[in-house]
Amino acid sequence: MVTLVPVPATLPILYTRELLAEMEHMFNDLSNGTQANSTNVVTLDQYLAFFKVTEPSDSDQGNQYAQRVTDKFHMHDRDGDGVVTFGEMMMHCDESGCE
Ligand SMILES: [Ca+2]
Repeated sequence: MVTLVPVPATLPILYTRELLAEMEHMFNDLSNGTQANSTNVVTLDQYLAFFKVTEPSDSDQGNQYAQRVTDKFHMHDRDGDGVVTFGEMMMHCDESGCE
């Protein structure tokens, strides 16, 4: 069992080796073998499916959710190649950008 301690919001998030490995495993499951430049990547469709976005939505709320998820994908896609690598996915992103 790994114990995580809360850190002040101003500090970068640190991951234990175990948590990082678990997140990479989840990423690779999501990627499902999709590769670009010999590395596993996640496409927008896979990302949307992960967040259970189905289009077209029959509600404004559903469409707003879909737009937020899509915007988040594009925030993670730092090099704009249309796919997200594990490294891009691990960046902390919000409305003000990624770090
Ligand atoms: Ca990318």
